[in-house]
Amino acid sequence: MQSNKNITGARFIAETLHGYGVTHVFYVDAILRKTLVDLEELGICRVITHSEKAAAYMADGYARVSHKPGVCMAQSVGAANLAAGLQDAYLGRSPVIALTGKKPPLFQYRNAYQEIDHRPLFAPVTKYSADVVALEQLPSLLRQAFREATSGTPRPVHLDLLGHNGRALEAAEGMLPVIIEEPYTHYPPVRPEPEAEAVAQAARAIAAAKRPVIVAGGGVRLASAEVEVLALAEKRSIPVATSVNGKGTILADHPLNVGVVGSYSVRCANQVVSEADLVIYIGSNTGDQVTHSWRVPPIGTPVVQIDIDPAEIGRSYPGAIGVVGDAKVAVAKLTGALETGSANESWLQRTQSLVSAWRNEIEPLRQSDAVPIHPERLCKELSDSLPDNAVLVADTGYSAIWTATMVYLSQPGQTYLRAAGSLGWSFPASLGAKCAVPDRPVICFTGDGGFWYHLSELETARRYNINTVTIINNNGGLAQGIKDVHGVYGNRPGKPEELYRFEPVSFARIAQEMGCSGIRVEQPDQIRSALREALAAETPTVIEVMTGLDYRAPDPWAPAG
Ligand SMILES: Cc1ncc(C[n+]2csc(CCOP(=O)(O)OP(=O)(O)O)c2C)c(N)n1
Repeated sequence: MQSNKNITGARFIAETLHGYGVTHVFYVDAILRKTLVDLEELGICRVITHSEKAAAYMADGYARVSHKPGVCMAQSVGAANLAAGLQDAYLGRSPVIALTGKKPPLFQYRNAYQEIDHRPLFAPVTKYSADVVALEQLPSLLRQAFREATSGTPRPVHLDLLGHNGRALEAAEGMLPVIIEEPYTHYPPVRPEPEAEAVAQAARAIAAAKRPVIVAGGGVRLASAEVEVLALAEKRSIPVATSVNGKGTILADHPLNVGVVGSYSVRCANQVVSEADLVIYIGSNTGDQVTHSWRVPPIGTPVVQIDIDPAEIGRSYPGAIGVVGDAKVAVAKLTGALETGSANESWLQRTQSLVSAWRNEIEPLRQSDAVPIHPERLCKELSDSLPDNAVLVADTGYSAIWTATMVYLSQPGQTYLRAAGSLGWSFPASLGAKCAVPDRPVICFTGDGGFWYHLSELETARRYNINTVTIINNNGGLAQGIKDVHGVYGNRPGKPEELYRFEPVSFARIAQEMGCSGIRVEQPDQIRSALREALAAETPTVIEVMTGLDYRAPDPWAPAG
C-alpha cells in the first residue's frame, strides 16, 4: 500500500501507525502532540499513563497478546523512564516501538535542560535505535522500526525524534510516501524454513532417544506453534515441559504434560528433564531460569534446539543439534520426518507417575480452607473460574511461581503472559493487553509489592474503561525474600521484618476511591463469587485476597550434587 503526498510529519506518523494497524499508543505528555491530534481523527486511542514505565509495560502487554507491535512514547526527560520500562519487553522478546524526543544538535554538549545522552539508555534494551533528525528520514526509519521489531527475535526498537517533544519533525511538511509493508504489521512477518539436513539430523536423534522430553518456551507462543508442538509430542509420545513463558502450550490435564521446568517450576518437570536422554528445546532459550542454572538438565545432556536465531544453538549446551527456523514450520517438518510411535512405554509411565505424585502432594493445599488464605487455594479457584478465552497476566517472583505451578490452564483459548522479571510489570501490562483484545477477559495476578508500583494506573483504567480484573495476593509484604532475609540475619538481633513488611492497606478501598470496583476476600469460599462478580463488572475491578506472609511458594527441585 502506498500514497505519496505533501503532508506534515505529524500526519505522516499518524497515517503510518494507522496503516500498520496500531490501535493504541501509550505515553506521557509532552511528545508528538500534533501527531496525537491526527491519531484521534484516525480513530487511534491515545492512552496517557502516570509514568513512562507503565506506558512501556502497556505497549508490551499489548504486543504480547496481539502479535502486533505496541507503541509507547515519551518526551526527552521521560526517555530514561521509558527505557527502564523496555527492559521487560527486551527480556520477554516483545516488539515494542518506543518514540522519544531529543533536542536539536545546537542544544547538545552545552547543558541542555532536561536532557542526557539517550543512546546508552536504549542500547541494552533495544535491538535497533536510530536518530531521526530530518523529515526525509521518517519514512524509511519508521518502516525500519516495524521491520526490526517484528522480524527474527522480536524485541523493542527506538526512534529518537528531532525536538525535545518531536515538534521539529511533526511540524515540517514534505512529499512523504506512506508505505505500509503488510508482513511487518504483525509477527512473525515471515516464517523461515530450516535446512532439510538439520531436520533430518534432529529426527534421527529423536527417533533414537529412549527418554526424550520437549521443553516449549515463549517462542512457541511468538510463532503460534502450539498445535504443531502438540502434534510432534503426540506422534512420538514425548512428554512436554514448558518454560514459565511457554505455559499454555499444552493443557494441564494432557497426559504428556509434565509442567513448568526450571527455577520457577514444579518438581516433576525438573525430575523428568533431569532423567531425559534428549531434551528438545522449542522456542526456548537455555538460560539460567529455564535450566535452573544449567543443572536441569545437566551440561552434557544431548540437546536439540529449534530456534529462529542461530546464535542460540549451543549457547549453553555444547554440541546441540540446531534446527534454525520459524518454530511452527520447523516443528511441522520435524513431525513429518518422524515415524509414529512411542519412544519408550516405561518412560511415559515414569513421567506420569512423577506428575501424579506431585499433583497429589499439592492438592490438599489447593483445596485448603485455611485462613489466611493459601495462595495455592487462590490458584485453584482461579483455575476453575478462568474463562475459556481468558488472558492471565502474572507478575514476577512468587506471582510467577504461584501461577506457573498452581494455576491449571484447561482450554486452548487461554493465554498466559508473565513478567520477564520486572516487579510491577503485570498490572500495566494487563491494561495494555486488554486494549489489544477488548473482547477477552484479562486477569492480572500480582502480589501487593508488585501492585504498589503502578497503583496510579487504576485511574488510567477507569478513564479509558479498560475493564480488567486484578487479583492482588495481599500478604502485606514482600514474601519471596523472607527466607533469605532471616538467613542473612541468622542469630543477630534486629528487625528483619523491616526488610519485607508493609503497613496494612486496603487495595479494594483504594480501587473504589478511584472509581473502580474493589472486593476484599478473607475466606477461601468467597474467592469464586468474587471472581464471578469481577468478570461481570463493567468497571476495572480489584480483588484483594488476604493471604499469609508466612506461606512459601515451592522451591525448585534439583538433582543431588
Ligand atoms: C524491579 C524489580 N525489583 C526487585 C525485584 C526483586 N523481587 C522479586 S519478587 C519480590 C517481592 C515481591 O513481593 P510481592 O509482589 O508482594 O509478592 P509476594 O512475594 O509477597 O508474593 C522482589 C522484591 C524484581 N524482580 N524486580
